Amino acid sequence: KDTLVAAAEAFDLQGYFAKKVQAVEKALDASIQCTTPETKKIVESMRYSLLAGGKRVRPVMTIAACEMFGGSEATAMPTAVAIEMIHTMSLIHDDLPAMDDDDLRRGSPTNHVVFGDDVAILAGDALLSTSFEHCADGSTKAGVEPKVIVECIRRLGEAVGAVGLAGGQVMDLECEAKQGVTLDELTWIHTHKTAKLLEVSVATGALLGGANPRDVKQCETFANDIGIAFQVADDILDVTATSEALGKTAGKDLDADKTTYPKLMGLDGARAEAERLYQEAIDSVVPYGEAAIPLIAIAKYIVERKS
Ligand code: GRG
Repeated sequence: KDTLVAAAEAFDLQGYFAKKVQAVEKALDASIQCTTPETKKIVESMRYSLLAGGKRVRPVMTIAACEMFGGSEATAMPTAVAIEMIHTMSLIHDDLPAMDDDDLRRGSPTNHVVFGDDVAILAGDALLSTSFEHCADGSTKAGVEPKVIVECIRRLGEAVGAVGLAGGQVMDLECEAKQGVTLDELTWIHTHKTAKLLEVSVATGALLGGANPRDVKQCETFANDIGIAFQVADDILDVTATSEALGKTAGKDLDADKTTYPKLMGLDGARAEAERLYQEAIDSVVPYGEAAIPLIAIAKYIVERKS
């Protein structure tokens, strides 16, 4: 394990990401094109958010997992693109006035600010359904076995539904309005709102790379841990950034309304939890040896990021 972690530390993650993201961007651009004048508006709205320069962590993880089991980038790409479409639609809907009511996303006006709430809702719906179409169509053209394609689509569906993004968001809304949110509830929210899509990214990548069910499970554990660790790290950054900005000692934000990991576990407790999740995640992919280096390096980046 130590040797692998050292190799992941020395790994040129920036170079790896730059190369993979370039391929993902090209595939995203090709995935939705306006072919008739009647669809100009909705396609413009879909492309506006899909091509707005996210980090592309999820599609890169799908490709990395596929390659870890000996599969190719081309095999993973349609599913990787489908997952970025789902992620994008979740952000469009999350920014709507009925949800977080945000005017800015990645430094640009949000979809509904540019196209109106009505078109933004429909662009999100269209991205969601196009994701399934794209996964089916692109994977068939890439020569993926039909039963693997069906399993990928089934997993995508599950990750969006009641035990996925949508369910996680509803539970989050319910908890916003109540006091005394427990650690189990907080973890349920993040497992479904955030970790599920990372889990499906890595699990479908593994399946497309030819992994057996036991290996797919290992990948799920890896991604779920990283997803929660991402959220714990986010909460920690919120506290430390806030206290730095205010020139006060860490912990300033602990009694704000929102329930966070530092609020429930203390700042040191939350740091220890992020580290525990990171170690457990790495342990899940250590058995794959050198092939796991890109995933380990991505995990490290997610947990240790400073902003
Ligand atoms: C799924 C039907 C359906 C509706 C959407 C709004 C909603 C339900 C769910 C909320 C999902 C959400 C916004 C989760 C937070 C996920 C998260 C960690 C986003 C930030 O991801 P990054 O950092 O973003 O990968 P970039 O900008 O890099 O893509």
